[in-house]
Amino acid sequence: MQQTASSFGGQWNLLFASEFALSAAIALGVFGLIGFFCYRYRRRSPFEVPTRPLRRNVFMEGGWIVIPTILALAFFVWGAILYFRMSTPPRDAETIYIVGRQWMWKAQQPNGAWENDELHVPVGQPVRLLMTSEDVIHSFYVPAFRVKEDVLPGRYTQTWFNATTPGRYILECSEYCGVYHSQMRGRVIVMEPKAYAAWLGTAGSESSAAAIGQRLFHDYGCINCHNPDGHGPAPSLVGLYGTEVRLENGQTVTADESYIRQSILDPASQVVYGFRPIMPSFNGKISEEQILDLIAYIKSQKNPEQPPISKTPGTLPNRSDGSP
Ligand code: HEC
Ligand SMILES: [Cu+2]
Repeated sequence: MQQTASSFGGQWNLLFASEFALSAAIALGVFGLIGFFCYRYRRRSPFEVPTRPLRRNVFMEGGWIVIPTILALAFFVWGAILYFRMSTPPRDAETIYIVGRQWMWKAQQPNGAWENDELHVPVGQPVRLLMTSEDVIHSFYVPAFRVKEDVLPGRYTQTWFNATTPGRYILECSEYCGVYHSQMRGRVIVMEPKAYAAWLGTAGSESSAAAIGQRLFHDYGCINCHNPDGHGPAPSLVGLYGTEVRLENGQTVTADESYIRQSILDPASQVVYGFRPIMPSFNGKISEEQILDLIAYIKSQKNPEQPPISKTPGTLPNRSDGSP
């Protein structure tokens, strides 16, 4: 068994060991009975014929349909619960961006530092990975964490883990991606939070991902249309992240990372209600890393604190201009 260094490792191992134990027990039972029956009911003389007719045992036949079905369903439910927990990052998880490409892994820390074939994370803190690929399909695999998730070009996938033991762990690509697929390896370096903070300080980044994104927001001219105060030809992006956006075609979508990415690369596919589709596509003009930085910037622009809404029934919150 591989070493285990994440919060899910133990539960994953238990599920795997239980399935293995059950399969082994069934296999041994079946082969044991085959051997036993071969001996017990062997033909003792060339002229031997059965003395009594075969009878059907309904309980036995029902039993070997019902019991394995219940066992299989129990494992299905157990596995599904664990799977959903492993694929839903907790809200307080820190997001690290991963970009895969032939044949290396790039990771961007929250402070903007990019690293190649290395991923530094703090111990005991949930880390969410938002991942995409620049070329073909890769798969982000850290055996010691029991974490494996495909990394696809043209969209975001995510996974998360909570590392439990400081150390260095192998990170590899587990989706055949070309000639040097086998060399697409890196290392996850799990550090004590203090050492991680110190490492971040020396990681050689002058600005955070959001600050890089802010610069790009100016360089690419987004600011010319997207005025933060909401005036102009385009919606303000302040407080956009996580909200529900109404589109021209009547649909409502959640403004998550995938939505923002698609808005940048293919704006015409999701036109915001009440706006004209004048935004140019940035497809081919902007790298995946830059899109991630723009997203970090848009996420960092939160709405100013909303005034608390009165809980008394019947009273409506006042409109900001004071009119009734
Ligand atoms: C020529 C003006 C223009 C430029 C330049 C522009 N946009 Fe837009 N953008 C718009 C308009 C208009 C909309 C609303 C209509 C639509 O969804 O296409 C929009 C929509 C969006 C949305 C969805 C907003 C929402 O409220 O759901 C995002 C995100 C976005 N733009 C990001 C960007 C980024 C990032 C850049 C720079 C790389 C950029 N835009 C450049 C005009 C522009
Ligand atoms: Cu790969």
